[in-house]
Amino acid sequence: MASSTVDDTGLYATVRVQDPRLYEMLIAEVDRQSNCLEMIASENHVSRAVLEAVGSVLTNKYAEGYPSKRYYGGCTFVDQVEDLARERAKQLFGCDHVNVQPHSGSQANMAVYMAVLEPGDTILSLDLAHGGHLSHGLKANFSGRFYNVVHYGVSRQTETIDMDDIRRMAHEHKPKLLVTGASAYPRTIDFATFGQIAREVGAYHMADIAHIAGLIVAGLHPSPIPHADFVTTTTHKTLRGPRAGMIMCKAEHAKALDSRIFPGIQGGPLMHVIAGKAAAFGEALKPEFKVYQRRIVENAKTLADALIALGYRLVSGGTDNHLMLVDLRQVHPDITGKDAEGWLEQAGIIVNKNMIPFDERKPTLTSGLRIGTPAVTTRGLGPAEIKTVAGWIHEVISSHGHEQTAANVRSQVLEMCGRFPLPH
Ligand code: DSN
Repeated sequence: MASSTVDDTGLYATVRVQDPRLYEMLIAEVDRQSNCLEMIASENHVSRAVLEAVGSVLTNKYAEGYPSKRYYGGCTFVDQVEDLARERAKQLFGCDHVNVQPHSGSQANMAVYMAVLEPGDTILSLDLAHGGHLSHGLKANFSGRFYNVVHYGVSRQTETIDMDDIRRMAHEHKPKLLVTGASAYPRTIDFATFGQIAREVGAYHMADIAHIAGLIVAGLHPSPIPHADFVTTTTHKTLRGPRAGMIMCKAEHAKALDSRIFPGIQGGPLMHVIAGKAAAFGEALKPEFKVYQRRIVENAKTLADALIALGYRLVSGGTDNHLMLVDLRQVHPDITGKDAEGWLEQAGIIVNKNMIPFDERKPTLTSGLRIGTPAVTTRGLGPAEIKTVAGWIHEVISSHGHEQTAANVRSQVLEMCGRFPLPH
């Protein structure tokens, strides 16, 4: 992969002088992001405003507590920043209460668990192998170690979530918390029915919307806000903010939730990252953000249709959102997700291997690829370019990692990246 060691725009100029070794690494990553097509469904390219906020002097400030109730002096301006982020988040999602301090999505989820559960209580959630998330109860994760986790999966026939099955499991296992949301699920999630089922069995309902938060803001996916006690999200995927988390909840849970984030599991909030959230939420409130989200979905559908036309089988037959799961076995029974991920990287197309439901291969190999369109849509690719990219994906995978094929595609990817520069 091409990599420059010097940047002539003055980017990171101080690091360049003071720490040339680190500078080379930073510039190589700038170069990689600029010259590759980023199709990992959970990644995006933030605006320069978000980058500046995250790189601001707010990183110097301790602010344990909440606005106007801090344990440190000198918090006047960080209080304003946190209030701004909270105000904008409430406006975006229409929630009663928001906590913008979680450092990550996992910590957002942990705080909710600690707000309503005792160790050993039962959680009902989507299996990671069927599109769930580590923090929804994987055995090796804190969530699987501290709680009694029962997983639902997708139906073998439709590869979608079967609400009758969820209802049956909820009545059988009587969870204290029903967790909804996913990190690799290409279809619309029926939060209203999940909320109804939670009420039937007296469970709390937590919706983790990390992947689809931007789509929800734009009205392209139903919002869980009216149907869930807690809604957690990361802020860096379709929402296109800094790498971090956030929790929204009904007013009655606000006090318990805030005290679980601080002092429960975190100390000082990352005020520079909260400033980045405020900047990103300001951008998401603008009409252009809805247009951007529509383009993400349009690009995902275009990519899904193009891959299907090339013979690929997509889990559940397609996508309703920003991502798809490609089952490689149909066209290439001998090729693993790991092979395909590596070969595509050589060609400058970045995706991740992913289990498909009922996968017989292990998670380090997999039979699938997860592909998403949020980042390439940010740089401006539209349906015409996406169809070309589908052809390149097929060409590279079908060549079984043939070096010259990857190099040919790589040069075309470079040319396309040149025509669609990053926003910073
Ligand atoms: N690891 C993230 C993803 O790629 O979906 C979820 O946290």
